[in-house]
Amino acid sequence: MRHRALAGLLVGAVMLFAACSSSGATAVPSAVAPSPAASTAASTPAAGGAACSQSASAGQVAVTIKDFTFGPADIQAKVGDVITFTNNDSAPHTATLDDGTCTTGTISPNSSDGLTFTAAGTYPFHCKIHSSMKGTITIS
Ligand SMILES: [Cu+2]
Repeated sequence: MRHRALAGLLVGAVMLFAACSSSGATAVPSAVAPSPAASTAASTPAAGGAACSQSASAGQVAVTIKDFTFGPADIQAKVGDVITFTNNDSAPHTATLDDGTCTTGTISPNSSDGLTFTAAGTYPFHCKIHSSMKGTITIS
């Protein structure tokens, strides 16, 4: 019994060592690949569409929509910031990611809505109602 347990430990240790030492050089067989989900999540933030969500709470980054233009159109924010879009036009607008993963609600004149991101990246967006309204959100 005691020897069996020891042998099991040894095998486990060897397998761990093998997995560690080979992970950088060659492809590890999928059965022992260490948490592939973690690496894909880091390199492709938009995968699964969960990088962004709508948020109505008070934002750290303010964007004004006026004369059918996002101001600024080039938006810089950090992970976790709420980007609040305030509509100063007489027409309704949205801020919708080009990849369709998330959108504000329809923002009526003199109201606002926001987006918040969980991953760094560059996210082109537009207004769903007026396709000529475009911008880019850069999350660091
Ligand atoms: Cu619009």
